[in-house]
Order: sequence, then structure tokens, then C-alpha cells
Amino acid sequence: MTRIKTVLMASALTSALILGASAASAAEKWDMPMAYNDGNFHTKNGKLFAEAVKVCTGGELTITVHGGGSLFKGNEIKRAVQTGQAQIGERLLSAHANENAIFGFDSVPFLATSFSASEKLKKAASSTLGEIMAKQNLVKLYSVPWPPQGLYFKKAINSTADMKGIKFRAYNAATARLAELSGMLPVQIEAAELVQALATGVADSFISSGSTGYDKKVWEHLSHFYDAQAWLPRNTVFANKKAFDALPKSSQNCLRSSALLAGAAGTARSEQLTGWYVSQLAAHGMKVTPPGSKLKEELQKIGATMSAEWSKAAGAQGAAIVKDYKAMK
Ligand code: PCA
Repeated sequence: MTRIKTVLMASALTSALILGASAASAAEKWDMPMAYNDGNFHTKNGKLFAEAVKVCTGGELTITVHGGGSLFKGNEIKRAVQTGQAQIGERLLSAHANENAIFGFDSVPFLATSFSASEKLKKAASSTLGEIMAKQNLVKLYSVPWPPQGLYFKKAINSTADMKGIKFRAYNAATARLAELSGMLPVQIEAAELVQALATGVADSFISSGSTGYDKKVWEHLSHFYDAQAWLPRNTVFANKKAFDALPKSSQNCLRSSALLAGAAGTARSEQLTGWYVSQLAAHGMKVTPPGSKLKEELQKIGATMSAEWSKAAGAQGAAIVKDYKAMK
């Protein structure tokens, strides 16, 4: 081989390596912390979303899902995405209603108690919520409702009188308020720590879906589930706005279209699984019933109080959401 040929080949090889390297570094890698366990339907759906983004972008954007609070705990995820420590994440936004009451739109008792009502309420809140999030450096991508919320106890409960003094695990301000108004003692605990709290007596009751009851095998600690169907709180997936804006348009479009898909698929899955989760609680020995008439009446009253409190806190924006939602019925 002549010297000139060797040099040419070497330089061709070098530029191929450089090109290869720059093509590889153009591919974005994002981390997606999620709070709920890997087997949970939200987390599974998040992984399908990540897969869809990878396919759609031809590998230009790959998202690694970190389930079960393994990268950031539930209550750290929103902040982590806002500050860019993670580029994308999923959070129960209602747990941040202390920042802005609008984040709690999905946890107003008895405002929207079915999947179709929840979908309408989501649509009514969508643009306001998106604007509030954009001001916090977040891009809202999709949200998926949990199945309807019911009450878990260690004994039969016929009225709020029976709840007095019970330690109650809350997951947001609304659930803590519900506990207070029914005479219980709320303690804020992430789902990842729920089993430990029940096992150690830090909490003896909570409100949640059949999904979380099933995931946490609560029948090992509690015995009664009152299927109150009080509301359907949402997990919301959002990206860091700066990271999103820095992506090529094609990747942004992929994120948006995959988010549409994931929102619809996750919602359908949640609805599909609702009955099955509740049946699993019964199959594992729990007593599953709707709340009795006295309890139901008292819960409705508490709901009315909380609804008035939320309206006051959420002001004109909240009122507009409720008005738009009711007009959709
Ligand atoms: N599960 C979540 C929130 C609502 C639900 O059904 C939890 O208990 O943390």
C-alpha cells in the first residue's frame, strides 16, 4: 500500500469515527422517574410510551423509565423535572395543590366519579393546567386516571363516628382534609411507603383505588373496602420545557403523538381493570361493599364542604373549569 493511500484510508476512518460519534451524540437520552411500582398499570403504560417515542424518533430520543420511585421519590419528581435533573417524569399532580389549587381539580369529592366524567373534567381543565405548568418550566404531555377512590379500613365502618381517631394515610391535601373532616388523623405517605406504614401501625386506613390496594396486597393488613367512587385522581406525565424546546421539531411531534396514544391507552386500561382490581380485593378475603346509607350521606356532606373550599382556593380559573365541565354533560 502506498503511503498516500494509507494516509487517505486513515483519514477516512477517522472521519467515519467522528461522524459516527456525532450521529450517536445527537441521539438524546432522557430519564423518566415514575413513583409507582413497575407492575402498576401507569408504569407499564409509561414504558409503552417510551417505546413509542423511540420507534417514532428512529432512536433519536430514548427515554429510560425508572419505576417505583427508584430515581426520585414521588414527592421529588415534579421538582426534579422543573429543574432539569430529570427531563421527563410522572406525578400525581394533586399532591401539589398547595402550590396552586388548580393542581387539585381531579380530587374534588364527587365532582367527577366515572371515567367519562373524568375525561370531560380533564378536557375542561386542560388549557388552564397547561398554562400553569408552562410557567413552571413544564410541558404537559398526558394524564391517566386511577380507578375510582374507595376507603380501606381494619374494621366495619358505618358512619364517621366509627372513624374517629383512626390514623389515615393521605396522598395529597384533599385526602388529608377528608380525614380531618371525618375525625381521623391524616399522615402524608407515598404509595412506595404504604405497606410499611400499615405494617408498623403508622396508618390503619386510607383512601385509594382498587389498583393500589391490589398492588400493595393490603388484605395482609386491612379487611374492609368501601367502594365510595369519590373521584378519579390522575397521574400526569410532563417534560422539562427547556429540554422539550431544545429538541428537533420531529422529536417534539413524536412526543406529542405518543402522548396522545399513551393517554388514551392508559385510560382505557384503567377502566378495563377497575372491576378486576376490586374483585381481587374480595378474592383475597376483604369485605367489599358500597358505603352504607349513613356513611354515604356523611361523605356527600364532606364532599360539599371540600368542593366549596376548592372553589374558593381555585378562584375564577377553578370556576371556569367547573362551568365548562358541567356544560359538557
Ligand atoms: N393510587 C395512588 C393515588 C390514587 C390511587 O388510586 C396512591 O394511593 O398513592
